[in-house]
Amino acid sequence: MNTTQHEHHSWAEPYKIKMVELLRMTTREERLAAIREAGYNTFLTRSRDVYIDLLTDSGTSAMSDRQWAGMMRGDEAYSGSENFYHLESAVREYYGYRHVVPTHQGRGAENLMSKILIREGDYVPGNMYFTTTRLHQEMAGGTFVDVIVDEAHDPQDRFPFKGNVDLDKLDELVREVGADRVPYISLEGNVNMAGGQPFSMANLRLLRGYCDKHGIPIILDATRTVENSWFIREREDGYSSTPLRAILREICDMTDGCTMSAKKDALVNIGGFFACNDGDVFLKAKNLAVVYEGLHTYGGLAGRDMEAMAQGIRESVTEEHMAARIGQVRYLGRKLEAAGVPIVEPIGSHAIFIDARRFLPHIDQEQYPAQSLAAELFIESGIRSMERGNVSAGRDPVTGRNRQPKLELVRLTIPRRVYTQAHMDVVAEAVIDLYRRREEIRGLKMVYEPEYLRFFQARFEPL
Ligand code: P61
Repeated sequence: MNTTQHEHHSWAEPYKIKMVELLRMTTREERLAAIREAGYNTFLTRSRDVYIDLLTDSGTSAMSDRQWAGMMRGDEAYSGSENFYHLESAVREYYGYRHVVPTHQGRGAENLMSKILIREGDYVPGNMYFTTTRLHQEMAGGTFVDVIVDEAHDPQDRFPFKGNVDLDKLDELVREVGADRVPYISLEGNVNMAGGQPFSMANLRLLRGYCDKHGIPIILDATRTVENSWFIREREDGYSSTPLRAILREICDMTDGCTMSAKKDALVNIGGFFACNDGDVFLKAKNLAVVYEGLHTYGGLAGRDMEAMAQGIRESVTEEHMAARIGQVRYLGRKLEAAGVPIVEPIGSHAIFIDARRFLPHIDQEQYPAQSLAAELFIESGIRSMERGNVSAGRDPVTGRNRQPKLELVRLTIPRRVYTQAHMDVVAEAVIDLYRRREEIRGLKMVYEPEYLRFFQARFEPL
């Protein structure tokens, strides 16, 4: 696939910069004061105190001039906005589902889907949990069951499709509780919590066969499925010359519906959707949307947001965009690998995940090594990252204990089209410096723990 101008092996940004946002540098003292104020939680720091913001790739993309032009064409009618129809046709064209309900963001779609499909006492299998997805499943009366392959839980395993579903684990669940207690399987593209790891088309085909036999729908979390499509092309037999958009369609065509946070792949600052093929499910989603989101032709968004999303979807499946996206993440990852910094392998699509267990082996998991590493990186450099470990995983609702996941990670998440290669160099240097003085880093204790999605608002103190 020709994704560069002259068949070079290196990647370059397929755009030039028209407007810039100035960054603010701070002193170590200022950052120390800021992180104390934030209870050692990067989610609670202020953006103005951040130098390079790798907290998330969610809603942090730079929009294109075409997307901004689309914003000016917002049809802000309460119902039947023209922009809704543009969005609907983009979703139909690229994702292939018949019915679309816009939502304010991904979790809005998860709420609708969970309320429609899950009954009290159901079990929802999935290829690893995602925080908001699992919470909505639980709040609808379901229990999440992890059916991802074992390789996904080992940061050093280089299996190319760590997002695959383990069909034996799925079958074990179905035999145990009965297929009628399994309302759907929740299948995430490029599994976020595993390090941005893809499933293969072959695995999805087997899953489809299994689900057809047992009458279980597959609901895709499409948030980063264009990125998953890239890896299928790169790693799976038979796809090396298939266009990304065709791979994306093939994935969606094998599923029954999707939830989408358009703040990732689709290059917008806000927005999402629920999509499906079943007419009855669509009617229910449309109706519930008016309770939680807004009328089904705006779903909590402005017309202009839907226009930007329609255009963002088109740009997201272009070869040159994704080549630069993956290229930039790998560039950073390889620098860290070369310096011996322990990271999740293989390098995923949206972030580099530092393995805090191996980075800080002297800190017990109950003293939140990943949380303290994220805080320390901020103090060191003003780079903002995110904990993805014991804090994020939360407590088991039955035992009340910390779930203590196998993966104890710090995520350096790369926003789309925002930072340059020189920024990646600075990030690598900061992480490597910190790695050299890792023995000095101490653990944390949690001093405030909110009831839901605690990682967002929890507060800590150094031990
Ligand atoms: C992120 F720390 N992700 O990665 P919403 N599915 C998937 C997501 O990655 C996702 C949503 C659904 C975020 C934002 C975020 O624990 C956290 O549009 C695969 O954010 O509602 C969001 O989409 C939800 C960060 C969400 C978190 C939850 O940074």
